[in-house]
Amino acid sequence: MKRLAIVALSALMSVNAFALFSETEPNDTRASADSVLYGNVAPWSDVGVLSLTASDSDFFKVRLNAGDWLTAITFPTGTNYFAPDTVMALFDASGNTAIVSNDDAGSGFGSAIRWQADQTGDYFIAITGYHGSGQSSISYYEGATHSQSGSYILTVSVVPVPEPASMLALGVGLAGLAGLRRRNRK
Ligand SMILES: [Ca+2]
Ligand SMILES: [Ca+2]
Repeated sequence: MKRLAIVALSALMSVNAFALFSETEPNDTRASADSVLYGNVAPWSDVGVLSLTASDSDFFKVRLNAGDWLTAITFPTGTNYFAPDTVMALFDASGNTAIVSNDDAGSGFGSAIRWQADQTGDYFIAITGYHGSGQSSISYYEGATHSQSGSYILTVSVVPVPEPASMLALGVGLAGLAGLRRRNRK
């Protein structure tokens, strides 16, 4: 039974959890994006307490493998999650149209995006203050003009799709456990 507990514990510990991440200004464009989340190995999740000032945008660079599920959510810390009113989008390294963008799917005026990577590469999470329409254009984030300011919490998680090989290993492991249980019963 102790061995089972160790197996379960090491499975838990293979999920990488990190201390609070922070931002380094300026990070207002893809070229100056914070790489504080870059290089994490999926599955991972992290959380940061960040801030927007007038006309500020925050970019974070992440590496995704094909099949990875990315989830990013902002929580404005102002009254009832209403300030700052964030808008968030995901860009690849060269496209000027967002892969996915969102204004208010989070709590209050917070934003939320969820997307499965169709190819391996570098991606950029862009966050800025609400200032009308055009939220899928890179110009909405790079060179933004807005009056939103205040602290917000950003959570990011990346979960890989299980590979056939690891599913096979899991199957073998489960079969082994079943065998062990049968033997113990005798
Ligand atoms: Ca910034
Ligand atoms: Ca919003």
